[in-house]
Formats: sequence, structure tokens, C-alpha cells
Amino acid sequence: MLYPKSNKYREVFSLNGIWKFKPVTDDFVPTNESADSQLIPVPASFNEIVTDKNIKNYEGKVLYETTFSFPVNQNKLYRLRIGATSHKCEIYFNGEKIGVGINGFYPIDLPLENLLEVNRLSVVIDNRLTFQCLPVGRFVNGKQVINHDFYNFTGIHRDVLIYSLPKNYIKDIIINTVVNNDYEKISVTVDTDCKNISYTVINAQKQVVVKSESGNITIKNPNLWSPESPYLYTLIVETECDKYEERFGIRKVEVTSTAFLLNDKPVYFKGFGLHEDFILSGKGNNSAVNIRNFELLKWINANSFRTSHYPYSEEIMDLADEYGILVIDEVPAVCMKWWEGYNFGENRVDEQTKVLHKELIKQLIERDKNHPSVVMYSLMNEPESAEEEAREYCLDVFDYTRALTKLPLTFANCAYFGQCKCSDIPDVICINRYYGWYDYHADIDCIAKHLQKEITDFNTTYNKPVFLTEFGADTVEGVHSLPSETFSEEFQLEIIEETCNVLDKLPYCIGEHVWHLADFKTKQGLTRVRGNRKGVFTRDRQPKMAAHFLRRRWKNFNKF
Ligand code: BDP
Repeated sequence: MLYPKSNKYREVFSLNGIWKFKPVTDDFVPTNESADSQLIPVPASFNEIVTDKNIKNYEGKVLYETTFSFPVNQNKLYRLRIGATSHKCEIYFNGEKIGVGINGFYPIDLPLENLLEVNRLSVVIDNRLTFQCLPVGRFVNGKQVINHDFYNFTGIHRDVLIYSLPKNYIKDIIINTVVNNDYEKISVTVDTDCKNISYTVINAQKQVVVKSESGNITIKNPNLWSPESPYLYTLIVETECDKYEERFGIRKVEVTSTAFLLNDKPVYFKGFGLHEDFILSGKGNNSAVNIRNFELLKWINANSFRTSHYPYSEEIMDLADEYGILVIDEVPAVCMKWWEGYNFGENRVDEQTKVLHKELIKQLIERDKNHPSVVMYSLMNEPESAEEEAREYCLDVFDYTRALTKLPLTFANCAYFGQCKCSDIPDVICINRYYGWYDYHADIDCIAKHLQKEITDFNTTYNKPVFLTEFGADTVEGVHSLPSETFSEEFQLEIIEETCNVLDKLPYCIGEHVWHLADFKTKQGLTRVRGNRKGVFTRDRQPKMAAHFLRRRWKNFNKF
């Protein structure tokens, strides 16, 4: 389903703003308008807005509700699009259940019928996670336990839109750039019942480059998309009753045994793992934060990030295309465990989890297929890939995905070399390693000793490039120590600098992603000083010492 856009055939109405909110019981059905609710912003998480501790940490169902009116045209179809609610949700329109959301990071798009003069939209969100959800979670003595290291923010997190469509509308547009030596062909598949489709390609200067009556289009001497030159074209698809404009870029991606090639040149990934996270708005899409993040990525001379550990808003993906940032697009499969011996009871990955996992991979590729910034998909973060059961699961999920996309696939691995049962499966071996922090804490020399050996072993054994997708140290801004000590800015700098020294010696290491761009909220715990502090920027996006180091390092950095 295409993202809602307005033009002469289509209208978009935003329902963002102030809604009503309250925690509800499991059997709650919004038959009538709620009278005892409080005000809440959309999009945003509720957790950092409310002042009551019990509501902030509430585990269960919550109601979000709003009423609205708008001019209805009887010749049009209407749809509702909720960018994301965390996590599962049920959607009621004027008291009738019209659909469900299956995951906290994916759009829900539903037909709206029987519009009244004043309409009531109620969204009942359940923030509880089990091993049949992604990310996985479990319950111990009635309390939610989550293994992943980010706060379980709850709410309507992305835009809520109502949009109109002509009766015979364009359902989808798939743009494939056909890679040949001149990079000059694109093929477009349009999903519509209309005949007579016309295709127009516009360049970045808004000039018409090609007009075509068929989806096989040739662009002579095209400008390629890359971080150095993020050149975007626009394809206008028009039928006798509908029109849609989709941006795209032309780029070629290939992986060899030692390199990641973009437009036939080896690329070195410089950047971060990120989270959608900010003070007060939580995981709510926040345009100010999004732009600030991209400004920081440019300032620090980064060229990439991973959408750790779930798909990000479409706004962020559009910005990545525009700013020229390479994206490793990750599905929300975090901390998967298979082994029965954990004594987790029913709490382990099973067939039901896998069905959901595949569905979420499919939906992510459908959503992000036309973004030139997306150059690799990550199918899991830190699964227990040393477990025997992981291998069969992993093979199945990777095979499934390879039939859906030609882009390289990976997962972020935390199992050590020699223990991981799945390292032969991805196209690029991504590893998350915390030498000097979780492993051999404060022993800087262990980085040269262990990381260098591991990366070399992974490359020579599996004949694939290796990418360090996480490394770093928790750091409280303003804490200084000479010589360096845990939590000081000097300590973080030393870990990052030494890790970079090691990576520079390894030609088959194709990237470094520091964990993390900015500090972020987690559950409370003894190892978390108000959240995860591995950011090289603070949660309010100001630099720590390490940020200045990376900025100097990555300026004109040319490994290959
Ligand atoms: C890694 C996880 C990441 C955590 C990080 C940490 O992938 O989500 O936040 O560790 O502990 O294992 O800082």
C-alpha cells in the first residue's frame, strides 16, 4: 500500500494532535465514548508524559480515542492509516471493530466505510510482549520481563491519517533499477486495475527526463545515488483517474568476499546504531528530532546507520534518501532464544514466532522497496545463534527473504567465533562486540588481542566481509577522569579510538557502527544510569568528547 499523499485525485487529513487516553481492562470494548479519560498527544508515547508511576509503567491495554469530522465525497474511497502503535492493537470505528495491528513498528492501513458526520476512532493498544511477539518478551510471576535494552514505550507512535482515493486507484508501485554496465534502465510495476498508464521521470532539477507509455524505461547517462551525491529522481505514474509520485534513486549494490560495493566502488560504513527515542515524546515520530539526528550524522561525517532494532518511520527513511545516508534496515526480531533448557517454560521462539517474523520481513520489504538508502536488510539482532535450534530457523528465514529481495542480508551477531552456528548464512557477517566494556572490562589491550583475531577468523573461515555493528562504553557526560575510568568521557574515547585502530588494520572489515548515536531510555537497572549512556551525543543531542574524535576521524576517511 502506497504512503498517503495528496494531489488532484487524493486528499489526506491528519488526525494527529490531542487525543483521550486511559488504561483499560482486557475485556474492554469501546461501545460508547469514554468520559473518564485524560488528554494525551499523538504521535508520542504516553510513558514520559504522565506523572503517575503506575500509569507510566502500566502493563496491559490502554485506550486512545478521538472524534473527528471532515467533508466526505461519495465518489471517493476512504482509508485509515496509523503509522505505528506499540504494540498490538485493535481498531474500532464508531464502536465497530474494523481491524488489528500485529506489531509495534508497522503501518496499519484499513478501509473506512459508513462515515458519519462526527466519527469516533478508538484504538486499544496492548503493550505486553510474549515469545510469539517481536520483539520477544515473557512474564514471570505476572510481571513483564523484556530482554532487549530499550524502554517498552507505549502509544500511537506515528501519524494517524485518513485519506481519500479514487474508486479505481493505484495500489502499489515497484521500481526496480535494472543493473547493467550503464545503469540506465529501470523497470516499474504498477498495481492497479486501470489500463492506460503513463510514466514520467523527473530529475532533481524538476525537468522531464523521460515520458513513457510502458514500465520499461531507459534513462540516458543517469546520475547515480550515493552518500556523496544522493541524487533522487521522481517517477510520476498517472492513469485516467489517479496519479502518484514516487521518489527513487539509481544505485547498484554488490557484496564480495571482502567488500561491500556501491556503484562498483568499495564502501566503508561509518556510523551508528540508533533508536527512535527522545525526551517526553519517547518513541513518537518527532520531526525536530529526526532532522537534528540527520544534521548530527552529517556533522560527524557518518554515512550510515542501522535501524536497530525495528523499522523506523517512513519520514526517517525519506530523510535517509535525501541526506545520503546508507541504511541497514532491521526487523524487530531482538533477543531470540530457542533452547528448551533455559527453564523459560513456554517462553521460546516457536513456529508461531517464525510465521510472524516472516510476515514482518515481507511487510518491511514491501514498505521500503523503493528507498535507495536501504542497501541491506538485517533479519535479527543478537539471536542466540550458538544454539543448535537457531541454525534451521535462520536458514529458513534467510531463504524466505532471498526470494523477496536481491539486496544483501545479515543479522547482528553476538555469539563468539567458533560458537555461532549461523555465520555461513548471511551475506555480510555483522558482529556486536563490547571488548573493554562487557568483556574484559577496562582492559583496553583486549581489543587488539580478541577483536582483531575474531574479525580475521570470521573472514577467513566464511569468506565474507565483516562489519562491527556495535561497540562502545556507557559514559555520563561531564564526568572526567585522568587516567580514564569507567563512565568518564575519557574512557569512552579510549575504547572507541582503540577499536578504530584495530579495524584500520583489517581490510575485510567493511564498517564501524558505534553503539550509540545518542543516550536512550531503558528499563531501570543497576547498570543503567538513567538509561543506556553509550551515546556519543547526550539524549538531548549534545556532543561528548568521543563525538569530536569521530568527526575528525571520519572526515575524508578513505579506507579502501
Ligand atoms: C547489545 C544490544 C543493544 C544494547 C547494547 C548495550 O544489541 O540493544 O543496548 O548491547 O548493552 O547487546 O549497550
